[in-house]
Amino acid sequence: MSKYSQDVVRMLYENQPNYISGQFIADQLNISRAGVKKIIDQLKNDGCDIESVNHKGHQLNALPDQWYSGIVQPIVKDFDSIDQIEVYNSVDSTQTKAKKALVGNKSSFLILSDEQTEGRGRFNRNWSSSKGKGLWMSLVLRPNVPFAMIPKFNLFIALGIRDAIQQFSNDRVAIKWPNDIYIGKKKICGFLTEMVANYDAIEAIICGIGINMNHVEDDFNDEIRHIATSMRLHADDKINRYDFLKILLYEINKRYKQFLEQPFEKIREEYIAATNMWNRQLRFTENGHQFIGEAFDIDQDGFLLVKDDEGNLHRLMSADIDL
Ligand code: BT5
Repeated sequence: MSKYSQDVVRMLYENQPNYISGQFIADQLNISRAGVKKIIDQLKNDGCDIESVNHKGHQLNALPDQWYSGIVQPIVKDFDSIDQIEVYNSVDSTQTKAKKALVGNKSSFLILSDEQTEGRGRFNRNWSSSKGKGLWMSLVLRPNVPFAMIPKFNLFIALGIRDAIQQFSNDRVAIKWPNDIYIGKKKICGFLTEMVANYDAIEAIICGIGINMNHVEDDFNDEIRHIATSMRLHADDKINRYDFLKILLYEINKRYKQFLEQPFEKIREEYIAATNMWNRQLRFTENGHQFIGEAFDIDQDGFLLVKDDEGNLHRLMSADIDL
């Protein structure tokens, strides 16, 4: 890819739905018209839907199916919680990349990749991240808060992610406390929050979010087909990843600001209403210990209150739960 490809994509994106002449692009980037044509041909080859018309120029007909930093950059510009972006075709894990990238700087940033070869969930479990099908991202934030506030962050972010997916779904999207998003009995998104902290404060929160977007049933491997779903499977059409990213960042940004300023109590009822765990028997695993029980509330600190089948009460901060 030419070093000017992202600039060309950005100019096409920012000029949508108008045509932009090859000469104009060439002048802006200080390269030849032949150079512009070569880049445009390459972008078309990569699957970008660009229409070129003699004497008019080039037009981006539709947003592409892969990540281009030239389009992500203008989208992210609207969010003051994010200073920088990194966009990849393939990485081992955006979470691993983020952890390496945060050392030695103080910035907040977003890492996106079309594919992860070693995506991971909690406790190093595998997170399946097939190429071009989902949103695989890590967000590094720098809140100036004590580390006891981390569990609260998850609760606020869960609502943001749920609200974003709901805007694209014909079916109800629900939170499975503490960090999964479900449609019906299937998981559409998993997220995890890790942190780097010194003795009294958080240096960075690294929030890894995986959302199945355009998978059809056959895109899921045998291990997860029976437990996973995607946005595409609950919408009328394919989801445009840039349209969704814009909404997702808006909702996350809104909840992040709320997290910084308000107690969980403020969103408690909204959170409870968005959760899918009530009035059913669930299997809990907490620190290696298993029990069956029924969740009956979330308290003002975001702990899940559960009554097990022997009548004992549990106040959980985190747990693995089978629906
Ligand atoms: C999670 O873990 O649900 C958190 C997943 C976070 C993934 C993001 S993607 C971007 C960033 N970079 C990373 O490397 N990770 C983050 P957990 O609750 O442990 O769930 C993992 C379990 O979900 C697996 O054991 C599978 O059963 C199931 N699973 C794996 N891939 C899935 C998928 N694509 N859709 C639905 N379920 C999946």
